[in-house]
Amino acid sequence: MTYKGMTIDIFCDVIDNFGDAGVCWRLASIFSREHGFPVKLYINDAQTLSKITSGLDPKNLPCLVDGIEIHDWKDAETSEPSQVVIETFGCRLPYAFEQKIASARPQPIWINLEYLSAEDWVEGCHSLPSPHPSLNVNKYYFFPGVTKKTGGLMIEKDLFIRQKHFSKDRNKFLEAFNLDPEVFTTFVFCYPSAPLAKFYKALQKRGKDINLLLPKGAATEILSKLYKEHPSRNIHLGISEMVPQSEFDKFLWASDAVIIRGEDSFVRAQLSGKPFIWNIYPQTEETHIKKLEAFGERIRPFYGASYQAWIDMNLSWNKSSSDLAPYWNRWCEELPLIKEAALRWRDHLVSLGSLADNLLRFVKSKI
Ligand code: TRH
Repeated sequence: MTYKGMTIDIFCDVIDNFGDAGVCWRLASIFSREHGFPVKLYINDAQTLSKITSGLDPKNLPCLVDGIEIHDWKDAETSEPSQVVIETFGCRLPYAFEQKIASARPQPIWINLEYLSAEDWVEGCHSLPSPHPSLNVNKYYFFPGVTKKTGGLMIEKDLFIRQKHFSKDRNKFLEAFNLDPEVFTTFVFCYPSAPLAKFYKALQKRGKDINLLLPKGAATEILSKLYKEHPSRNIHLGISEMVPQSEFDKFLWASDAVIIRGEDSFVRAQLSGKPFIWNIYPQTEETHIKKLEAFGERIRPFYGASYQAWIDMNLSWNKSSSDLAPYWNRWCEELPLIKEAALRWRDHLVSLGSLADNLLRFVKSKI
C-alpha cells in the first residue's frame, strides 16, 4: 500500500441528532478536499446527513456529493475495504466487512475515531491498538482532544481566512434575520432539555438588549413560545432554517457569544474564538457533568480570573436544578476577560495541529 494512492472508508452510525453525521461529514470533506483522497462514507441514516449538506438525495444512494461517495450502510456487506477504514464512535462494522479487513493483504489500517473528551484517561488510550475479539486484526483508537497527547480537533486549512473574510458581511448577515447588528448577539443551538425558561427569565430580568440567533429546532420552538407568551422589548429573536455544514460557522462568527452543544458545534465554537457556553450531551449518572468539569480543568489556566464565571455558568446551564440568573449576569460582566481567554484557548487548540493531519501522520507511520 502506498500513502499517495490510498483510499479511505468512513463508517457513520447515526444515533441521534446531527453530531454523528456532522463529525463524519466534516472529516470526509477534509480528507477529500484538502488531501485529495477518494473517500467512501457508509451511513445508516442519509436523511439526517441530507439536512446538513446540500445536493444529497437520501433516497438515491450511492451518490457523489462534493467528491465524496455516499453509500447506504448495508452496501458495506458486499464491498471491498479501502486501505484505511475509519469507524466512528465505536460503531460496529458489518461482520462480513470486518472479515474482509482481516483477510486482506496488506491489511487495511483500521481506526476507531472516538468521542471527544478532555478526561485524563484519554491521553493514555490515544493511538493504542485493540485486538479484534475473534479475527486476526487490530484496530487503533484515535481520540480527538485538547492536549498534545491526543489527536487534536478538526481544523480546515482555510478556516481562519474564511472567518476574517466574513467580518465584512457580518452586519448584512444579521440584518437578514431582522436583527440589529449593533445589539449584543448570542447564537443559541442547544438541547430542548436546557433551562430555557430560566434563561429567558434571566434575560428579561437583566433588561439589556439582546439578539438571539436561533436555528430551527426543538429548543428554538420553546424559546419562540416563551417569547410569544411573555414578549419582552429587550429580547429580539432571529430564526434561521438549518444551513449546510459549510455555512454553519457563520452563525458563530456573526455572534458576540454562543451557546452550542454536543461535539461538532462545541468544537466549532472553540475555533471561532467566541465566548461559549457548552450544552453538553446529557448522559446518565451525571457522567456529562464529570466531562464538563474535566474540560473546565483544561481551560482553567487560559481563563485565569474569569474561570469561575465560566464554569459556574456552564454548570448552571447543564444542571437544571440550579438558578441561572446570577450566573448569567456574572458571565456577562466577565465577558471582556472571557473573550480574551477564548482567543488564547483557540490559539492553544491550533497549536495541536488538525486532527485530519494528525490522523494521516498516524496512518503513514503504520504503512
Ligand atoms: O446535534 P448534536 O447534539 O449531535 C450529537 C449527537 O447527539 C450525537 O449522538 C452525540 O454523540 C454527539 O452530539 C456528542 O450536536 P453537534 O455534535 O454539535 O452536531 C451538530 C451538527 O449539525 C454540526 O456538525 C453542525 C451541524 N449543523 C449544520 O450543519 N447546520 C445547522 O443549521 C445546524 C443548526 C447544525
